[in-house]
Amino acid sequence: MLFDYGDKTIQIKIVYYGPAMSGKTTSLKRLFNHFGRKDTLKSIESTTGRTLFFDFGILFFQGTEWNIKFLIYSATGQDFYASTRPSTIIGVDGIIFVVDSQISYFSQNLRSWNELYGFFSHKIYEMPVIICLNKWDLENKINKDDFLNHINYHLYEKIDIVQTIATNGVGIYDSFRKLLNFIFPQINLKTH
Ligand SMILES: Nc1nc2c(ncn2[C@@H]2O[C@H](COP(=O)(O)OP(=O)(O)O)[C@@H](O)[C@H]2O)c(=O)[nH]1
Ligand SMILES: [Mg+2]
Repeated sequence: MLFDYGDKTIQIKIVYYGPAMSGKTTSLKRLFNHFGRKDTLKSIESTTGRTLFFDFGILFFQGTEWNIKFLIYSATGQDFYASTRPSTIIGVDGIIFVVDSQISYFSQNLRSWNELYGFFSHKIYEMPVIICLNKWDLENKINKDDFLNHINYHLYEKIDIVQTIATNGVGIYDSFRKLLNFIFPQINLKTH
């Protein structure tokens, strides 16, 4: 979080993290669409040679005294590590972890979560985190409690869980709002 006293702007960095194909880009598109800013979201090809992308966009809200600027990224483990560490990690104010809820992806989700834990170590317990159980529309889903036990959910101080269907927008704004409430308990974005 950065405070620019000249511009009276607070800058907040948020990362959508999770395994490949879990729905991060779809979630971001929905979020930016919600705020009428779909055109400002950019997908960027990584330079690692693999066909990986990360997305980046800015959401700006004007307040009466202070403005808020959200820098929002999405990344899988590979490109988060390769292209944005350590600066992104140091400045991150909150994480939305996008789970692929299909039972067959249980271990991919866990691996991705453990990677994230590896970047922060025990510091992550103080980090605001929202878990999006995405693809909740599909059959054969993971057992929520089983997943939460595997990630030591109870150790996290600012964590919540939302069931999402990114393809039709279910839970997308709600998960973002929940994250903001952890970052800024007093915030009130005058949208919906
Ligand atoms: N059924 C279903 N499919 C989804 C959902 N969210 C994303 N997808 C699909 O999953 C695939 C990967 O999504 P994408 O957003 O590209 O994943 P990313 O790699 O995490 O950015 C795409 O085909 C999406 O249409 C969802 O909630 N339900
Ligand atoms: Mg993507």
